[in-house]
Amino acid sequence: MPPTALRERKAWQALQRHYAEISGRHLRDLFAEDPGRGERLTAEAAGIYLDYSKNRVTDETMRLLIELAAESGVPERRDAMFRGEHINVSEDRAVLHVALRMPATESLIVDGQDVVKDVHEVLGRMRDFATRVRSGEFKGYTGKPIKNVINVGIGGSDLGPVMAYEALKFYCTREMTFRFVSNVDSTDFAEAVQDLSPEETLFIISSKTFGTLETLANATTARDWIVDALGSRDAVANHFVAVSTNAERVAAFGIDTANMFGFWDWVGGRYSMDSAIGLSTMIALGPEGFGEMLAGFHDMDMHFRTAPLAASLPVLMGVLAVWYRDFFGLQTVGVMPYDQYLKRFPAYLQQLTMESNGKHVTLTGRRVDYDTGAVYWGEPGTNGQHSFYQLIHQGTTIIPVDLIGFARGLNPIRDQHDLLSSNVFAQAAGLAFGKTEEEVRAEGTPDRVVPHRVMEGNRPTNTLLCDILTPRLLGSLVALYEHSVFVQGTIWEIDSFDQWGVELGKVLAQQIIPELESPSEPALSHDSSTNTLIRRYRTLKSGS
Ligand code: G6Q
Repeated sequence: MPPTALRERKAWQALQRHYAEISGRHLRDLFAEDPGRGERLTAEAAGIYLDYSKNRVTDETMRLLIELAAESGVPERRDAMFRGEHINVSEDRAVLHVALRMPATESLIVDGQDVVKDVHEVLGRMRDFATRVRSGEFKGYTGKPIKNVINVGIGGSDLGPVMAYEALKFYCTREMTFRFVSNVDSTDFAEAVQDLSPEETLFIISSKTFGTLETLANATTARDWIVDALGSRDAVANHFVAVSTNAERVAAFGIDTANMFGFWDWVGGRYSMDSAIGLSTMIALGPEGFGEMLAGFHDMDMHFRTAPLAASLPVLMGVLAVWYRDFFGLQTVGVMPYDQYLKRFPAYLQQLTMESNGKHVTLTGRRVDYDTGAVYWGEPGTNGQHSFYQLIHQGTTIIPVDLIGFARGLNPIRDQHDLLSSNVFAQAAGLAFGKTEEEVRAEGTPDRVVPHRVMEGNRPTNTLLCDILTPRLLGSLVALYEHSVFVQGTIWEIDSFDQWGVELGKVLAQQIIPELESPSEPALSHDSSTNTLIRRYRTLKSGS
């Protein structure tokens, strides 16, 4: 833990003074005075080239931000994470998603147990199962091969699998259908199965705790759907597998633990897409592709572990996020992937970033006196450009944006990929440099329209430029954001690995369910708004 509170750290105080000096500087001037910055303020690792030159920083800013990371103990805490120390203090757990992608040749002993060996044992079982399902050897109850796989899970047990499936669809088998059911709204389930045959459908019930209401409700519905259609409870063995850390609950639900793939309490839900939670990904992609994805995660892990702070992509992105959140007071960050396959990536990142760093107390329980996690959001480019980019260009709030581009598309058709990519570069430049009044006038704009067409610019972006989207690249990209979240959380001295806000939601709803379901008028003891809403709901529901 860093010896001094954040505001008292030397680098923080230096940054405050520095902010006062440079916050008014325009990127136009910074580039004019220093034409080399576009080449210099860059870094590269694991197939990702990061251009951070279009941020509102100078070399001095970056020097101080890196000093802040060092003074905040980023290297020490990073090493503690890799050693398996219990850095998730509020849950007293190790944080070891990095072990999920360590090669089998490595070993990591935590509490007397080689966790890498455990990881590879499960990976081996997953590979075997995925191969049997893909080849048609694993059959449904009536002897038909499995054609459809439905992952049932929510939050960390859903967002990773669905994002990875969409992102890597190009590489996935087209012989099978993959769906993802998460919402307790029965529409989610109904729509997912409406055109599927139960005889050919496998459900993967993914739940770390196997106690999550939404997942258990959907799993029960799925079980009824199978048993009703196939006429026997015995069909469950052929149509259900579980991914969980809780064997007892899996067995109580009726899934044989021989059909369970385990993971461990040191894997947080939002850090679990590369654990057994990725079983649907492995079936879709094949074991080899899944292995490639793990290798990509590991590439970035190694970079994070070994690169000097000033050359580390996760550190650079992490400290820039702190710079905007705490010194500029900016509240949101946009992530815009210019690749249609990454359409669920922003949703995935929302959980990763906001559930991790949306915290208001330090590791020792003190209320923070600075801002923590920003709101993350985004959409694939170029669609966003035709809607909300207006506010990013000309609104009164500044939104730092990560633009993610690829040199090659997976489905080249005529020059469309260049059309797409030109927008990555054009947007980054347009946001940074804007359009001055003189430039607008020089275009012959009538006087009354001039102010409307002026773009102030000075809007920061990171450009992440990669070659082509592959399983390996996706792994590296996810790990980059995981570690950037870690860097921010370490500087803020918060526990990026617990989620008490999510836990609260789980408990609150439980209290209200019987009040909605009770046939007789329940005695309600909530606040007057909640009581009235529940009464109104009951009246509407009964149709009276
Ligand atoms: C993730 C969170 C949360 C969790 C879901 C599902 O980090 O803890 O999103 O993944 O609540 O939990 P289960 O996997 O236990 O069903």
